[in-house]
Amino acid sequence: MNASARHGAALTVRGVATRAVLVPLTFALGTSAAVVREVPLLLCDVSTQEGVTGRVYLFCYTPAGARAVANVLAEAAAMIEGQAVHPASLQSMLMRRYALLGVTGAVRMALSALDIALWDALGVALKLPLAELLGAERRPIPAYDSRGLGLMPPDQLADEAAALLEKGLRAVKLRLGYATLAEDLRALDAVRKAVPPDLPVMLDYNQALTPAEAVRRGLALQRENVSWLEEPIRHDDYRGGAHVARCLDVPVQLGENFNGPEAMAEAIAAGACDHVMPDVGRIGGVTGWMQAAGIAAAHGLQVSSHLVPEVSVHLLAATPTAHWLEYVDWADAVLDEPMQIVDGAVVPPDRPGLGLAWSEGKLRRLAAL
Ligand code: SMN
Ligand code: MG
Repeated sequence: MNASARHGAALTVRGVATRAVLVPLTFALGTSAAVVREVPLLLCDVSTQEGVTGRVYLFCYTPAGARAVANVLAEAAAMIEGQAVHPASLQSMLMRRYALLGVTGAVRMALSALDIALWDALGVALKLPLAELLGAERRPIPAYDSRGLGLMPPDQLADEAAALLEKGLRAVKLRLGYATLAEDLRALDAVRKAVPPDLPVMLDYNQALTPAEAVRRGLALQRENVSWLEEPIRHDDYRGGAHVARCLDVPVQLGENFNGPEAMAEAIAAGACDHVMPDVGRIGGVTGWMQAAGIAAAHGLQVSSHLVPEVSVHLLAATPTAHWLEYVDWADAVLDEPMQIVDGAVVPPDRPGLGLAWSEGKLRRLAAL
């Protein structure tokens, strides 16, 4: 093999450029923790000396979150400038470099974004969709509609559920965590009556309950044919989570707050959940996701994703125990080619890498942060 063939994908890190934009949501999202009406998305372009660019966007929760992630990202990219694009090796090195500050929160998100963008660059250089680069076939992943269905009066919930169905997905997620169980049940009933019978409905409490209250509400809700109970209590209370999971038949879902594959392994060891749904921006990017997917598969747990569906769909295709893709349309406001839904599912696009391209025309219409 000659040198150029051996080094067909050889890339060298040059730098990172980021920009943050505020995207207004089509369906505002009232969770028990915060009402989300507009979402700060951080667009990251990682350039290489060879001219290939790796791209990703992250949802940063708040404007300050976007600034913090962008700051760390710039610093981390400078640390690896001139180094070969080997995302897993670079992530190990950067995790050591950030061990004193702590690889959590904005740091974890920045390192995850960098990892994803570097994997994207490899896919672009090798002309392979990320799913295929990871050794997987581009297969359809069933998706549930996670737009809207926040905390709101029952008649509005019914209208919104009906509106969501027009998108063509065949499952929805409802946010709960009203003051009383009776209100939670009324909200679920309103959605149930507005959608076809047996359409899967996931429930998300966003950590609102105590373990005792989670058991009390869960016992009532599980009689109503629900697919899972997500984050019923504080996400890192694994002992409490294990109690809740033991008492209920409905699967307990956890994952959007797993800080790296280690956190997921701990939650599973504690018996705190029945399903997992890591966020690619917190689990450690593509590198962290694939480790987490291996851990989940070894335990026979089904894996869904949290937000960032354009990235997650590639990863779920490469996840042995893939379950549901969480669908939101937030990035449609920045992308040239928004994600396509076919038969209630999403297939990873047949474009190199993640297949993300920013629409400069759309971006001009958004508020920059
Ligand atoms: C969620 C939380 C915060 C922002 C958006 C969405 C939610 C989910 O917990 O699982 O989608
Ligand atoms: Mg959630």
